[in-house]
Amino acid sequence: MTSVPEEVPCLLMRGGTSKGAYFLAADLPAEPALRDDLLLRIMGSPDERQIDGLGGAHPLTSKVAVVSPSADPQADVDYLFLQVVVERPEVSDRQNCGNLLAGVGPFAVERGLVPAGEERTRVRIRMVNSGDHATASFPTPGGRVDYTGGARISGVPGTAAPVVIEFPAGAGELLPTGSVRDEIDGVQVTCVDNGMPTVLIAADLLKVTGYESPKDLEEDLTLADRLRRIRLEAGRLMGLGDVSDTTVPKLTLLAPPRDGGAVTTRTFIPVRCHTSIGVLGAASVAAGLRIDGSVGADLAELPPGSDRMRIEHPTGFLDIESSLGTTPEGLPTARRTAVVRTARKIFDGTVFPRAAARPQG
Ligand code: NQM
Repeated sequence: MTSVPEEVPCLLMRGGTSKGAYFLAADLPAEPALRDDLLLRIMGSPDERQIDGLGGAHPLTSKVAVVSPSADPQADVDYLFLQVVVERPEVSDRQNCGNLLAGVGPFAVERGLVPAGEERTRVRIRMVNSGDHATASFPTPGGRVDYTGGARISGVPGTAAPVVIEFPAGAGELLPTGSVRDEIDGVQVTCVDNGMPTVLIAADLLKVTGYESPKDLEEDLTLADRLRRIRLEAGRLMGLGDVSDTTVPKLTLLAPPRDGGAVTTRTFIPVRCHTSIGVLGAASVAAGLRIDGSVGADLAELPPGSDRMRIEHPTGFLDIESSLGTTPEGLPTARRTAVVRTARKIFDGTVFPRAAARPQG
């Protein structure tokens, strides 16, 4: 599309523990600057309440998925994730989102991009932000997406149909700094990227327990300042450049498990503290904990002989399967990662963007 539409078909969905607006790429302007301006007006940014748009005034509910048929023979659809910043007039494609990913397969079926199977449908997805691939499979009895079912994920009330997401072997580096540990601002960290650049830090080294609520952690201004400094330096070491205005890397504080899981986490995304944990964030934590000598490997309790681990977070836990291999150079690499999420179609209709600002004068 070359013009800017005044109304846009939109499906509002919960994907995992996030919520976002899903669009067909063909319904949005192809030019990124025009598209982003339109999305800001649709979501109601910049405004800390997003009162004039669809956004929910939190990074986890100010998200957009743009989906199109894929030209990649290994994928059915392309999924571009866009984070619409709540308080600033900014839309970022620099991170991926494994939670909204849970809604991409169902959306592709709803919009006729992928034919539904009689019982289940498997959709192969190219994640445009990272170039990585994922597959999602979910129930489609009688050729229609069934969102109801018995799967429960922490952070979402009730139960819904399971969406099984699998990530094949990662092509990239698990350790973007080239080291298992780095020292930043006097603290040992492990920088790991299994789909989401993440900095692992033992909570007690930052003078917190790692069991605090997100609200209490967000109110700790000394902690915020320390995390900001560590993140800026970690971003440079990870080859991400100046990350002062980007949403990656994320920071995950680790503490020993309390509820039978492998580890307790509190994740900063990167300023607000996640109320649970991102899917790819969890994939990165899980990979990091499996690397010998990493920050976290010493405090985690991994079930022996199993690919599965339970990552505890502020509203419960996320179960994730992952296994690592080694590259010919002997570096750790991700073999397979899999997770169960749920998704829900909330609203299908037409969204009317706030009017564009009139030129002054
Ligand atoms: O890590 C939040 C979320 C996410 C990202 C964030 C995500 C992921 O929970 O895959 O899903 O880290 O900004 O939606």
